[in-house]
Amino acid sequence: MAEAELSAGLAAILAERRRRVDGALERWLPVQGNQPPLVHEAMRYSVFAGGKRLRPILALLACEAVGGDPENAMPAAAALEMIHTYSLIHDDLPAMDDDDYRRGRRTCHRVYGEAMAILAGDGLLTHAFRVLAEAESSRVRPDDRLRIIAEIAEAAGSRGMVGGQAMDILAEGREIDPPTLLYLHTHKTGALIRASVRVGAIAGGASEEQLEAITGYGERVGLAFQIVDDILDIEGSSVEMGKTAGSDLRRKKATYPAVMGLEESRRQAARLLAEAKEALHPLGERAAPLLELADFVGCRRH
Ligand code: GRG
Repeated sequence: MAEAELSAGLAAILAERRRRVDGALERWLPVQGNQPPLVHEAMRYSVFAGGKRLRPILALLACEAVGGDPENAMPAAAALEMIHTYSLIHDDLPAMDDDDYRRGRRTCHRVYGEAMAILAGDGLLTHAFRVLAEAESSRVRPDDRLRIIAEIAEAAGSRGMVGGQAMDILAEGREIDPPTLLYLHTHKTGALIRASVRVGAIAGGASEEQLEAITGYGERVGLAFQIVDDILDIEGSSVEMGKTAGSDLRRKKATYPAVMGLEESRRQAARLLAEAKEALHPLGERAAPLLELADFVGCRRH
């Protein structure tokens, strides 16, 4: 399915959830005038530079798929986007990928300088946990709120995204085996996507069976998302992606196409997305938007 063929129904759902997520981010991020103004401006610059809001939307849809009120998942959704944006700001720094463009704009450090970009990332990561702990998430039971905080911390930390990023940097320019590649992708990108659907489901009061189904979906979508990203780095255009295409090749990154070839990478992404959809079966009709979102991940151009 080409991105242009995204059904009108899903397009409307994505646009509506995105608006609500942006509203929550607007409310919960420190305002630009707060001292010190430059770091808050840099945080907002990167958060509102665009972005699909995939992780927060996954959290809201997972909450709905288990029969919950999506507003209960909104603090987690906003926190996930803050953490994701921090990871992009730091990933673009000269010490990491050294990129000039992100989300179609100059990267944070190119506009605000390296020190301010590091601090903007730190500020977003820390503020995410403030949002999670705040009273507005009190409609979720206290034990579930603690579980959500622990899930997000684990997924973002050294046993999740940070660990995957570290492995990614260590693997640059080296030959790696498929299990190491799998570790790298499931941690660098997969962990936060898996956590997104899990915390959404927990906020929605999921049963253990529902949580298991959602987890099976999130793990597969998370890995497929990164494989598609690897393919887009070869086949996509910088304009469509809003970042520099071909940078994985230039930096000799460990990617699926580099290790498995393009065709096998496409096959694996398609298989994972089919399995992701299968995993949703126990959730019935309410999971329909998540089903279609899996197709969107497979055919995205940015
Ligand atoms: C610096 C701790 C630290 C981690 C960085 C996620 C990550 C780890 C780096 C990003 C590198 C990258 C481009 C990975 C490819 C997959 C990915 C996360 C793409 C960006 O996510 P999208 O497509 O971006 O959801 P938008 O802009 O739509 O939010």
